Amino acid sequence: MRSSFSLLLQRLQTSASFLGVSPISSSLPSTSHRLFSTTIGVSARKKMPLLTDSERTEQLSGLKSAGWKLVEGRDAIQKVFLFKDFNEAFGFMTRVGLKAEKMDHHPEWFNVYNKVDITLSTHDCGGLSQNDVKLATFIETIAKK
Ligand code: HBI
Repeated sequence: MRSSFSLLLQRLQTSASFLGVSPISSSLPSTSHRLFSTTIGVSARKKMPLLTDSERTEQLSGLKSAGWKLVEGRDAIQKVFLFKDFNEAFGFMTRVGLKAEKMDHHPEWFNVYNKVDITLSTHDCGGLSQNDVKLATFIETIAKK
């Protein structure tokens, strides 16, 4: 008697081959969540893990001292930056934006004239990850310049 999971897997593989995707070769670890890759070879994007409690204690304390706040009701950090004028604010945003593109990790931000309000969180994992710590640390280094 085959388990219902193996019957489901067989049906998924049948319909997947019909749809033009092929099961991952048996050489990959046989874990249940790695069922298919598409024929164009798009691999599953590595999911960023949420910060652990110890990472939060160690790595967020420095950012909190620099003025980053935990966002009420979200696993995110936020800080408002003020500059001399719009020109300086936009130059700051340009540098952060280029870094965000390079990291493939983007801020949620709002700008009015010389004020830039930045919130960081990782959508892929629904909360704070190392990418947010890395980007916030970068932001701190260029905000001081
Ligand atoms: N930026 N803050 C943030 N969080 C994400 O999960 C994220 C991102 N920028 C691009 C991105 N993910 C892409 O890699 C896709 O996952 C959307």
